[in-house]
Amino acid sequence: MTASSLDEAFSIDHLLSDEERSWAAKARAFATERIRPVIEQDFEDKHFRRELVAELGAQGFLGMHLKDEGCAGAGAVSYGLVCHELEAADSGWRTFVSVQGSLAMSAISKFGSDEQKAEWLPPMARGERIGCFALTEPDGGSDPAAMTTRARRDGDDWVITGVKRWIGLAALADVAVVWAGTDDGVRGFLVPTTTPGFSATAIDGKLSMRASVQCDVVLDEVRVPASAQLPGARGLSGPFSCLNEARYGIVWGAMGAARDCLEVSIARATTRQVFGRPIGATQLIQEKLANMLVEYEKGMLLALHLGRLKEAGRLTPTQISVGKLNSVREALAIAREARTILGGDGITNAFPVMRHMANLESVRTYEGTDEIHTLVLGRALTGLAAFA
Ligand code: TGC
Repeated sequence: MTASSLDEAFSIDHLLSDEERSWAAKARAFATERIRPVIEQDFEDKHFRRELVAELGAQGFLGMHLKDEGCAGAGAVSYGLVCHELEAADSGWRTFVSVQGSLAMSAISKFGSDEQKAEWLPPMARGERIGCFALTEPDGGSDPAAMTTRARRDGDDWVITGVKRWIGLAALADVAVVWAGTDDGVRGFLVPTTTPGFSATAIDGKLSMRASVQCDVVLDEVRVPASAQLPGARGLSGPFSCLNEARYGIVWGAMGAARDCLEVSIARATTRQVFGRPIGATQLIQEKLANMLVEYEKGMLLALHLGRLKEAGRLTPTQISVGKLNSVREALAIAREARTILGGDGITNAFPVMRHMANLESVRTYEGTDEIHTLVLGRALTGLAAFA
């Protein structure tokens, strides 16, 4: 059974509109033609294929759910399906689309002035400019309220000082959405990365997301004009509302990685002969495949449900936490089970499974760890916060 027939036969294909199916088909074709042929080598070489950024823009995938000038204005389910297809190839490319569209562009769309939107959104949608989202700091990504990066007024300017870590694409970005504490609470700033005092260094030694770039960022007395402040963002609800967008994309994306693992497992199970018959003819392998399928289907239906809620304007952060926690947890479990079906070959890059598994460890941690989303749900159920 192929991935395509998995979605057609058991999953949600028939619940989608023609437009949604068309977005999914476009993303699947892009992933098949432009990412899959090179991804194992790029992962091995720690290579981010910069030239694909403009191609993603040409496909309309960057900021595709935004209604602003130059953006496709697609529905939440269409956007989710694109995340699903890209992450079926590699989490790094879905992450790129998330950082660009759901974090950087969505911050500008939600909170930017008309001038900021006009300057940045159309070229970012085309993939001519790259944005990054500088929220997390080295001393703990889970508690942005404890951020130490500060922005102080100096005449008409703001001067920003601090350090950020795990900032996707920062070393390649043209603009950073920087979140900093001020005397009036947390505020967001658009900082062109050529501004003196801004520096970004790619983090080396990663065994996950190797075809993607995450960075340390230093802001050393970075001076920007008052017009660099995002006028609509006040307090931590600003960055958190952008994280909601990115977490929503992960709900779909992680299931894409899971689908790829399930697909190669089925292919292997029906062709690999052991003890004189295909391993897929054994009850143990069939049980594994059946359990993987059940969790995949449940994850997809949850993603679709959340997408429809989002389109209706009714999706809550708590519901997003349910989806992010479930999708990544189950995708990792599916990847691990797939590895056992592939036997020893499963640890090699002849199959995508270890790459997905390694990538999903990052996805499990960023945009709110399993633990944070668990505690968000615990608070929703009890009314009691247990974060500390
Ligand atoms: P608290 O500090 O009390 O609340 C602050 C304000 O934020 C509001 N809020 C939200 N608003 C919208 N959506 C959400 N999901 C929100 N969560 C909180 C809250 O209502 C409050 O608003 P206001 O107006 O009253 O000031 O925070 P809390 O107690 O509500 O939340 C605690 C906790 C732990 C859930 C929160 O701190 C949290 O979500 N922590 C995890 C942060 C996280 O996900 N960090 C990873 C970011 S990933 C990254 O930076 C890298 S980007 C990817 C890349 O570059 O590759």
